[in-house]
Amino acid sequence: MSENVTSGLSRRDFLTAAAVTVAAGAIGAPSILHGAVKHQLPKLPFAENALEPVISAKTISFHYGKHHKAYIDNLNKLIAKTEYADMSLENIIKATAGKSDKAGIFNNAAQVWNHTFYWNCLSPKGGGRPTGKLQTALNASFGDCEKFMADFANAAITQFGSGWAWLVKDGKNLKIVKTSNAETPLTQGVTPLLTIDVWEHAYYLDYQNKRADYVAAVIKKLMNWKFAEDHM
Ligand code: MN3
Repeated sequence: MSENVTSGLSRRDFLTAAAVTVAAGAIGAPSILHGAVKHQLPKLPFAENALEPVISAKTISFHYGKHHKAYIDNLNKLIAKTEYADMSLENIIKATAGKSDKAGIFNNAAQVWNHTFYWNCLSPKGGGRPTGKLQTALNASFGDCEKFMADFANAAITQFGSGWAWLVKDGKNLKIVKTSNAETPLTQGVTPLLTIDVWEHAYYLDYQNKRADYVAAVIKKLMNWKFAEDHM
């Protein structure tokens, strides 16, 4: 089988995209132009209808075109003419995490990052079973891939209210973590490998209150195991 080149952005591409604003600031804009360098909505790694029937084009159009875009627009407004105006997205997240007076900036910046990451965790060619070194690592940390997939689904289903379920790399081990609202494992000293968005806006148009059905379908049919493996 040929190398899977349709699985969306590689880690390097993802990080490059995330660093674009920094590079632009470093090269072009003199520091007097605080706020002139804007964070931009990254291109989706698939067509809006490419995840059907698991996730509809309508859901993607709202989730990406309205929700994700709103986080970008809010972030740009909130950081204009502040100390965060020329920072990379990851540095803004780390600099504002846990600061109650910066919650608005943190929430929007983290949601921008979380959503860009989430899109890359989904692929129309995804699903099935993890392979290669990801499979080996999941076996080592969880016993086997079926146990991991069951635990990951359970974490996503049981996250109370809005939030995210994650597979992260913590040292040599892989772990499942849950985060609430905009919280992200980026601030926890671990490497995110996969995520599932369990805010209602991620599934309500297609699944209404049946979050478990959405989670099961995403893991079974869309999970971009290759993207996770590329991060390890
Ligand atoms: Mn979302």
